[in-house]
Parts: sequence; C-alpha cells; structure tokens
Amino acid sequence: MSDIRTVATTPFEGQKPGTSGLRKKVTVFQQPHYLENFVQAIFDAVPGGAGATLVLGGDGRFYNRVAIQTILRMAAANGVARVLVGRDGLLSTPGASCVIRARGAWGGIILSASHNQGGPDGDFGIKFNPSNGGPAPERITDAIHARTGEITEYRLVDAPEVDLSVEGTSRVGSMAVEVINPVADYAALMETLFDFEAIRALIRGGFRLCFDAMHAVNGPYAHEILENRLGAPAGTVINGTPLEDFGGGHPDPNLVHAHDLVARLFGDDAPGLGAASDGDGDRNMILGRRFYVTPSDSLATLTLNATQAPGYARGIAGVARSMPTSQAVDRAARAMGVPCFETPTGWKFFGTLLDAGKATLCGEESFGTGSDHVREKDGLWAVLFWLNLVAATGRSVEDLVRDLWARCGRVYYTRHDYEGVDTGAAEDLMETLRARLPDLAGTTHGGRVVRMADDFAYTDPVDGSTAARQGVRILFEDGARVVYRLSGTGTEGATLRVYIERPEDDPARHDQDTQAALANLIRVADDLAGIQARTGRGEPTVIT
Ligand code: G16
Repeated sequence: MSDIRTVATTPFEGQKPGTSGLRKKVTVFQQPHYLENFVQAIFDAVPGGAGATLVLGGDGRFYNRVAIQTILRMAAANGVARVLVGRDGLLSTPGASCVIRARGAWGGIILSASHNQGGPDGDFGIKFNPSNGGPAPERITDAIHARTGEITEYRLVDAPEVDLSVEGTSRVGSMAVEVINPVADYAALMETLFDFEAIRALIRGGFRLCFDAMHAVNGPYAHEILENRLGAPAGTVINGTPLEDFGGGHPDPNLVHAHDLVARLFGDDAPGLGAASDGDGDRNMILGRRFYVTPSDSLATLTLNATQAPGYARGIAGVARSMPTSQAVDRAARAMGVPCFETPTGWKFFGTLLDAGKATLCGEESFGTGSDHVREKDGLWAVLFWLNLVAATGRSVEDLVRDLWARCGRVYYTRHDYEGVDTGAAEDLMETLRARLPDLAGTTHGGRVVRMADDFAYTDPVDGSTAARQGVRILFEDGARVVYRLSGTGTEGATLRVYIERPEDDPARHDQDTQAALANLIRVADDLAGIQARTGRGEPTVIT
C-alpha cells in the first residue's frame, strides 16, 4: 500500500455535529483539511471500518462531487474494502439508510445540509450513519467530535477520480468502488410496504397528484416510483432534476418555499394530492386540494389508518414523536390502543425505539415522518402512504384529516421561527426562561393556568442514555402548550423556535384559521419569554 499518504493537520474549532450531522457554510468546508479532518475522525472514532462496506452519497448540492472524491481516497487509505456510491454521487438520506441496511454495510457517510440553501454561498453538511442505517447516536457523535479536537494527521491514497456517472465497479487503491443505481433498493422496499396495484388503479381512474422535488435529490426517486412504476403521467413530478444550487431555491418543503406546488394545489383544477420533499429527501409536506396537512396531523392520520397499507396491516407496535411535535398523535395512539413515546428533537432519538420494536411509526413537526422500514425519516414513503390511504379508503386527503379531528379532536398547532437572532440574546432568553420555571406552576397567563413547566429531559427507555436541556415547555391545565428551543441545524446566529398548540374537542370549532385560533396563546408565548424585547423582532421569520 505504498500509495497511502499521511498528511499532517491541526484541529478546527467547532466540528461538533448538531441536530443532524456537521452543517456549515460551503466556504468553511472548502478550507484546506476541514472536510478531511472530520472524515478521518469518523474512521478513527468508529471501529470496524477496515475491511468493511461503506455507503456514500449525498443530496447533490454544490461540493458534493468534490467531497465524494476526497472521501473515496480517504476510505481506501483507511482500509475500507468496498464503497457503494450512488450514481452521480446521489443518495437520498432515506435511500442511504435503506442501502446500508439492505447491503449489511458498516455504515454510511451522507453529504447533505438537508433543507438549507445550497450553492457556493450556501450550506454543506456531512453525517455518519452506523449499520442500523440511522443517524449516529450521541455517544458516536461525541466520540467523533472528541477526535476532531486531537487530530494530528489524516490518510488518503493518490488515485485518479472515479467516474460517478456510470454504474459499475472500479478501484481506488485496493478498495472496490461500486457505483450503484441510487433508486433501486429503495424502490424495491417501497413495493413491499404499499399496495402499488391499488395506487396504479387509483391513478388510472383519473386521480391526479403533483410532487415537487424542489430540484433536489428526490427527483430521480419520484420519477422512477411515481411516474414509471405507478403510472402517473409525465409532468406529475415538477422540479425533478437535481441541481447543485436547487435552482436558487430553498429546498424546504413548507408553504413558503414550495411555492410552485402551493400555487397548483390552491389554484383552479387542483390535483387531489400535492407533496414536496427537501434537499436530501427525508422531509415531506402533504397537501390536499386547497388543504394543508400539518406534519403533526399527518403522523396522527397515518397512525389511525396504518393498517390500510400492506406493510403495516398486522398493526403497529407504538408511535413516537419529538417533544415539540403536537399531541395529535398521542390522541391517535390512544384511539388505536398503542403506546406513544416522546423524545427530544432529532431523528437519532427514535433509533433505539425502532430497533427494539417499541415504535413502528414516528414523526416530527419539522416535516418528518417515517417508520421502522429504514432508520431515517422518509419523504417519498410518506407520499406513498397517503396515496395508499386514498386508494384504500376512497377518501380525499382532507376527508382523512377531518376524520382524525372527528375521532380524536383537533389540535391547533403552529411553529414560529425567529431566524438569525443574535446568539447571545437568544441564549439569554432561554436562560431567563429556565430561571423562571420553578415559579410558573399555578400562575395564570391569558386566562390559562400553568399545570407544569420544565426543561425537557429524556431517558431513553431502551438503552438508558440521557439527554438534558432539550427545550422549555409550559403545559397549561386545559391541554394547551408552549415550547421554546434553539435550533440545532442553523448555520447563522441562533434560530429561536416557539411551538404553540391547543386541543379543540368541539367539532363545531374545527374550521378556524390556525393563527386566529391560537392568537391568545401566541401573545402569552411572547410575553412569557419577552421575545420582542429581547430579540428586537416584532414578527417571526417563518410560520409553519
Ligand atoms: C433535522 C433533524 C430533525 C429535526 C430537524 C430540526 O432534520 O433530523 O430531527 O427535527 O433537523 O431541528 P432543529 O429544530 O434543531 O433545527 P433535517 O431534515 O434538517 O435533517
């Protein structure tokens, strides 16, 4: 192995994975040694890579191709036997999770900054998923971070670039590099979970849908599954070609950024289902005709109707949601007689519950829904699940959600984001709130009495690991709730997220505008934390 080169390096500050991997500006990753240090730290901190199979791919954003070539040369120098890399360097996050599991890999390196903007001035990211296919748990990310702080050298082989545009096997040093079809394993898995024949019949019968891939990684997946396999007409998938800068857009599937889709679903002659996914294909937004489904209601609706899909026909063991996700799914779980687990924000916290068979479905307010079929949230899976429900029940998207409200009550829910806030001001706001927590129970705000207030702490019911300071929550006696936390995925300043909800059991009141229905609680949330006074912001940046 004479072609292995050792390069001296010194640690970079702040190579600490956040809610989902290491996310920084592209310009930060472009610094000499920056990417290499982090990748070497993975090989150093996670045993078992030598002689094993590694899965590699990303969402196609700017710097994806450069990073893949570097990682291939480093993997070869670190003794990896075989790398499976998606054609053109593409693998969606759920697609990578699927391949890791299907091929028994040691793990995967996924290059993505998810829904963050791309391009030379945008964001880049890298995350490691171990052999269960899920995001690395904190003991692994902590070990990688610790290693980045003491690194003195990294290894790579000198080898020519691998042509990623053609499927087939080549070599980098003595390591095999197999360029794989990024969609094949994933599409095969979807066919085992959902009734493709029923969905084909639904579409043949004239049901129309629109899927906005937002010029991100799910384009090829959606073309293959929705158009080629399920027979939806060409043009069903819009913005379906992955671009390094996502066409200048923000690949975040919400009502603001998925504007092409929203225009169609709220326009004349709208299709019956609209959906979008994000940069790396793990998030989803579902729309009915002129009807927005909140991510929390989507999870609850899937829970209520899970047995309609063949992959879940035998029933679900339980469900899980992140703490700030609305309590709609708790109600659906109660109706189904299954347990509902509450975890901190971050898909990594679902892994143990899914591995142990305690939860089958899980989801988050941040447009994430998934199940035990992989260990990541899965945007296209959610779309197929909804299509399967429409096909199996003959009901529209809106009818399915209204059925949830009728059976379980409606939980009005909104998230207000204050992006790019001064970090010091945001941290002060959180600390001041924390200091007030012991005195809040029993006090009245906007006519509501506080039942309990705390900083959410979690003990994993499977492995006993703990996570503290996961968000301040204020629970009111009538079931209403306000939650505050700082985002772990931003790359500029701090993002304050405020999650506001209240249940409404009276069916006569299920047709209110969400912001109006929550107006009083929104004011309370601002007053309690002094948001305007401390951040200088009169309005949130984004409301979902
Ligand atoms: C990531 C995590 C999710 C989390 C979301 C928002 O999603 O995987 O679990 O809910 O970030 O996190 P935060 O509120 O800390 O910004 P993604 O799609 O960005 O990988």
